[in-house]
Formats: sequence, C-alpha cells, structure tokens
Amino acid sequence: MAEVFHLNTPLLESINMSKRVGTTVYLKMENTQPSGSFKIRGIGHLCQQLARHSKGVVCSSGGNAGMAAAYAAQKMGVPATIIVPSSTPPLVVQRLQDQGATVKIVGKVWDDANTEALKLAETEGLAYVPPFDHPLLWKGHASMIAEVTASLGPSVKPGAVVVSVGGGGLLCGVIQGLKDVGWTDVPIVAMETVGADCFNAAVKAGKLVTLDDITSEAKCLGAKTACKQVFDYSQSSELTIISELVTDQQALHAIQTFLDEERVLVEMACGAALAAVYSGVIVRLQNEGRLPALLGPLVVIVCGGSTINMEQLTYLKHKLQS
Ligand code: PLV
Repeated sequence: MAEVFHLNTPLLESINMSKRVGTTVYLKMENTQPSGSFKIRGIGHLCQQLARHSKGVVCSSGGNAGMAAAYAAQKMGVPATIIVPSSTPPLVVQRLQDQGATVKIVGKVWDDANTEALKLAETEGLAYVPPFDHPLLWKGHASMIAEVTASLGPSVKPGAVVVSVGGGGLLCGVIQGLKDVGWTDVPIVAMETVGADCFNAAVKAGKLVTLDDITSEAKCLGAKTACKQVFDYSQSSELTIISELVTDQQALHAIQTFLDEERVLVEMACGAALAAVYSGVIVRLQNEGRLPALLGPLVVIVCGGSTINMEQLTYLKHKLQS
C-alpha cells in the first residue's frame, strides 16, 4: 500500500466553546498535521496518485497548499516549486524553503500565481498540484470525516459541521466525507471573510462569480472564484450548506480567543471558522431557525495554517484593530 502522508488528528472537546453555543463543541485539530493544515490530506493523496514518478511538482498557493505539496514532494524525493502571490507573508516563504521547496513570488493574488504555475507545468513538464479544485483532493480531505465518525463513536452524530471556504476544496472534501458515512442530512456552516467571499457571492448570485480583488487579510481564503463542484453542491436540494461571512476583525478576535482559551495559534483562514462560534453566528442561525434550537454536537474543522506567528499576529492587530 502506498504511504499515507497525513496523520489521524485528535477530536477535542472544547469546554469554553461548548459553553458559548450550548451544545458540545468538538474541534477537529487539523492544525496538528505535518505541513500545518488539512491540505496534506488531499494533496498527499493527489501526489501519491499523480506525482510519484514525475520530475517534480509545481503548486500555486496562498501558503498552505504549498506547504503540503513541498512536504509530500520531499517525502517522495521529487523537487517542488511553489508559486505564491506577493500577499504571502515572508514567514511562509521561509517555511516553504525550509521544507526544501523552490519558491517564486508571482502576482498580487493566488489567481495570478496559479496562471504562472499552469504555465510552468506545461513548459517544464512538472506535475501540477492544484490547491482546491480536483476530485483527488476532495477524496483525500474526506478522510477527516471518517475519523470524526470513528472518534465520536456509533451513537453520536454531529448537529452541524463548520468549515472555512477558500476555493471550496475543503468543503467539497467534507461533503464527500459526509456522503461516505451517510451523513448528508448534517448541515454545514461554510465560513468566509468579507473580501475573500467568492462562495458567498456565488450562492447569492446563483452562479459562479469572480471577485474583482481579495481585500481580506485571510489571504489563504483568497481565491477569486470558487470551484464549480462546490457551487454545484450549494445548489443541491440533498444538502444544507449555510454560507456565512465574518469580518477580518471577527476572524482576528477568533484567533486571539482561541489562543487564549485553547492555547493554539492558527491563521486568519481558520479564524473564519472559529468566529462562527466566537462571534455568535451559530447561535444567530439557531435563533433564525436555520439550525435546530436543540442542536447536536458541533464539529468545527480547525483547518490550521502556517501563515501566522507572533510577529504576524502583532501586524494583524495593528492593521485591523487600530
Ligand atoms: N488555502 C489555499 C488556497 O489559498 C492555499 O493555497 O493554501 N484554511 C486554510 C488554512 C487554508 O490554507 C485554506 C486554503 C482554506 C482553509 C480553504 O480551503 P479551500 O481553498 O479548499 O476552500 C488561496
């Protein structure tokens, strides 16, 4: 059997979050993955299938997909080139280089970096690793739901699952996982920040929308267009996907509260999901009748992320709270 690059992650009960929501909150700690986020599940799986015998991989990324691609490539003994936009903090460039990758900074947002990655794949004959739009990624991400099922045990079913949405790969994977275990009736709360809200814009418009720019500091949610599969899921009558937005200030408040209460530092992209609890989104949805008043256990996917350290947190505090 091919080597698996991701780990089984803990599902932790959060007492502080449970108090806020009034139901048990479980945290799926994807921040503990090698490479620092859930991305290694999908990208590890895709690389196993498509890149093992390649002369190298090229990945366009806001940071975390790149970290996962660099990690998988190093394990497979192939070179990795990661293309990031200029909005990616220097600390991530350093972390990518430390993981053995060649890093190129191209364009302002992820979409620009992706154009370059596709070009390089073509001209250099490298295996292209997309960060969110591929069925193999979704299949890899789906493993996290199988683990949640195993951790909760046979008699417990989530009341809802909370995820962050960038291009929609994580959400597609979670849906795939819910389908695999027969939990398609579990509502999903899909969180984005204002200014990195391509999925919410698509849901509102009833069609895929390309944003003019990414203005949120949650740069790893910063794809200008969601993938088609995630939009198609949003239109499906079999699924309940509730698309919600928080501000950058709310995402930042969430990562600070999470650090204080759970002693874990995650990036803004993950803060969007945490803010569903800390900013009262879940309770509001219950009050609006969009989630049941008597809600079963809430599973929050703590997607993690490497684009954060104390210096970056201080920078964000100055930028967003002054
Ligand atoms: N980040 C991608 C896309 O960036 C990347 O290149 O790393 N949480 C974290 C920590 C993430 O890094 C990402 C995606 C997401 C959530 C959202 O996942 P998605 O894109 O699959 O919806 C532009």
